[in-house]
Amino acid sequence: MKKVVQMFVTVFVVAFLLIYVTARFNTFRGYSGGETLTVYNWGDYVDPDLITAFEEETGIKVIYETFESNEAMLTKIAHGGNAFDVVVPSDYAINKMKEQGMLIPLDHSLLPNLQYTDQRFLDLPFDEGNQYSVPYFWGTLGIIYNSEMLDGRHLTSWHDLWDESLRNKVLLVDSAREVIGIGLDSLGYSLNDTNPEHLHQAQRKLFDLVPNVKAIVGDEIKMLLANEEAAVGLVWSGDAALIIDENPKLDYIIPVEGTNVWFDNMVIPTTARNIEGAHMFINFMLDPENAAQNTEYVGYSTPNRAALEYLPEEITGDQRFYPGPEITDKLELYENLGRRMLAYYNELFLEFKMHRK
Ligand code: N2P
Repeated sequence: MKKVVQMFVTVFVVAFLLIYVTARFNTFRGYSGGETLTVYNWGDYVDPDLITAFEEETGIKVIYETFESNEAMLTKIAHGGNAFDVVVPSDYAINKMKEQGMLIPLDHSLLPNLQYTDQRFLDLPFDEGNQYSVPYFWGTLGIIYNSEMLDGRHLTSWHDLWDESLRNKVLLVDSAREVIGIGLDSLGYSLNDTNPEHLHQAQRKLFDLVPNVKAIVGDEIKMLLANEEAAVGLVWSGDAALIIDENPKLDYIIPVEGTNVWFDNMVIPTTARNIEGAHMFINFMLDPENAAQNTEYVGYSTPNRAALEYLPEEITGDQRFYPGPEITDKLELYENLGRRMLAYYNELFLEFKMHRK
């Protein structure tokens, strides 16, 4: 009898130890159940149900982190310490990361769903041949406004933002190239201007805008505009689409002077620990049904040609958010202006923010 009890105790202790050691080992790897994948994306830029579906389908646990501008993302990655597997930067930031050797080439044989992407969004100048990146969402930068809160006025140009009637009514996104960009665009300069004199003129022009600026904000810009806490906003097209869905009194315009057209693509940085999982995640997002679901959730425009068939005409037929090439060809893509020039844009933007205080 004693022997039997002893045996039970031994089995119990060994089993307990085994469970304990495995648990410790897994915690050490960052997850108590297996493989992980760390994704770094813009805020409000994925349907969380898709993350869950990916986890269920693959058994890979996703660790998800967000940023609010390319500059914030680049700074965080440059400081190291984060082993991101998939990141979603915009065009010029992708070019910069590629030049600095921060990206690994994609294995297209692991991305069969890339075939569903519209040709129009492939092989763009910032990453020829899509060696390092594949399309996620695209859009423009423009003005959203609530005409009722402006006594029935309609806005058409960047220039309108300076109008006295807009005193303390304008929200800006907290992003250097966008804000400096409206200064440049309103003066007729390129969004890629590197002439210090022009850039200073743009900054001075922005100083004049200060009385009209109510706040410089992040993703809460959607809530503030939908709730009519501000009448006007400098926003990315997809955010505008979501806001208008919430509050149809608002409208979105591409200003007459022109603006930025941008492309956010998925990349795998050299810090990646799960390269195979990263390709699986990217391919999952390129699946037409998943891309359609994601599009409905985040409000941005999909570059996935096959996904359009799953979306209502009300979304895909809206010229404000799906402008054709005849419009986008006239807009400007941000170029990678090089480390020093980008730092200079940041500095001018910071000075503008200080000027408001
Ligand atoms: C999502 C913002 C997406 C961005 N909140 C523009 N590239």
